[in-house]
Amino acid sequence: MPHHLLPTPDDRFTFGLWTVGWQGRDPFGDATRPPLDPVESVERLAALGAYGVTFHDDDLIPFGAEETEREAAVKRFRAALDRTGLTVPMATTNLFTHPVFKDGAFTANDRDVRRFALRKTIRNIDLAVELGASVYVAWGGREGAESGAAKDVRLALDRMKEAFDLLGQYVTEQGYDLRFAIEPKPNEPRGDILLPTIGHALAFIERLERPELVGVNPETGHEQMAGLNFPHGIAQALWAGKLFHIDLNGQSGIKYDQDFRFGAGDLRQAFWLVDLLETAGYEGPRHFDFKPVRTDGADGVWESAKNCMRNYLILKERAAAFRADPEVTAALTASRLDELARPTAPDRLAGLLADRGAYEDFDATAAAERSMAFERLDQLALEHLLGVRR
Ligand code: 3MF
Ligand code: MG
Ligand code: MG
Repeated sequence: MPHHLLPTPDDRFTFGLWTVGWQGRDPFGDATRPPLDPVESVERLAALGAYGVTFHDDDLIPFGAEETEREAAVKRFRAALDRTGLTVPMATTNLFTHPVFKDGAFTANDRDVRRFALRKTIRNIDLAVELGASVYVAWGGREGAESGAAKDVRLALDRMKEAFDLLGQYVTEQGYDLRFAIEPKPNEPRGDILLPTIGHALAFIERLERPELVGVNPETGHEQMAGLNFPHGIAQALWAGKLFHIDLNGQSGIKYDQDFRFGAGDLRQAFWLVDLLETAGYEGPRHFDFKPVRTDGADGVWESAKNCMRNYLILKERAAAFRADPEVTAALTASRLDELARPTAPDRLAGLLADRGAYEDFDATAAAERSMAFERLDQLALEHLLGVRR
C-alpha cells in the first residue's frame, strides 16, 4: 500500500466508541455482534493509525452505575489511552437511549427530565475535560415530536436556549477550555427533530448568551437525509467560523440514517467535502460516526474503520491532484472563479451608482452569451475523482 495512504495520528482521524462498538441492533432486529470492550476499541484504533477516540458517557459507564463501577471503568479506559497515546478530543452525552428521554432531554415537556438531562450532561463534561477534550457535542435526537400539539416549538426553543446558556455558564465558571458543537439531524428517532439542519443550528446559536462558545458538528448523512448538499453546508459553517467538529460517514439519498463508512454513499459530495476541508484550513479532528454493517462480524468492523481513513486519504490525494492540474487552473479561470473572489463594488455604493457601465451602458445580451464553461470544469473533477487523470 502506498505509504501516504496509511493513516498516522497527524491525520487527526477519530472514532466514536459507539461506532465500532455498534452491535447491529436496529428497529427490526436484535444485535448481530457481541459487545466490544472500550479498551479493545482503543487498542485496535491506535493500531490502525487513528489519533483519538470519542464517547458518550454511557458508552464508557453503564447508565446508573455505582460510583465505584464508574471509577473502575474510567481508570481502565485512561490506562488504555496512556498505553496507546490515543487522545480524547471530544465527548458527548447519551440523552436518547434510556426511556426517560422518550420525549426529549433539554426540551422534554416534563421539567424533571430536563433538570436530570442537564445534570447528566454536566457530570460528563467534568470527565470530558479531565480526559483532555476541547469540544463537547450535543446531538438532540429525542428533541422533537411526532404530532403537532405535542410540542410547542417556540417554548421548546426557549428551553433549548436555557440549556445551552446554563452549560455555557458552567464551563465559564469552571474555567474549562471547552466549546460546544450542536449536531443537527432532520428526523430519526423523532418524527421531526428540532434544529434539523446546519442552517437552523447556526441561527439558533446567535440567540444564545455566549454564542462564541457554541458551534456545529454536522454529519454527512444527516444533511443528505434532508436532500441538502453537505459540502455547501460545511462551507457555510466554516464561513460563519462555526465548524467546531464534524461527523463523517456515507449516505445514499433521502432515506433512513444509513451511517455507512466514509466514502460509501454520495462519493462526489465526499470528494468536494475533502477538497473543502483540506483547502479551507479546518484543523479539527476528522471524526467518523458510522455503523459497520450488521451483516458483518468483527472482521467487517475493523475493515470498515480502516477504510473510513483510507477513503479520506484517497480523496485527499485526488482533490490535491485536481487542484494542482494546470488544465484545472485554466478551467477555473474560464469559469471566472477568480472574478467571484473580487468584491462586487470596492468603489462602494456611490461608485456603483455612478458607473454607467454597470447599468445604463451594460450589454445584458452580450453577458448572457458568455459561456460559464462549467461542464469542462466538472468533467476534469470527475476524471480526477475516478483516477483517470493524475
Ligand atoms: C445519531 C448520531 C449520534 C451523534 C452522537 C454524538 C449516536 O444519528 O449521529 O450518534 O453523533 O450522539 O453526539
Ligand atoms: Mg448518523
Ligand atoms: Mg453523528
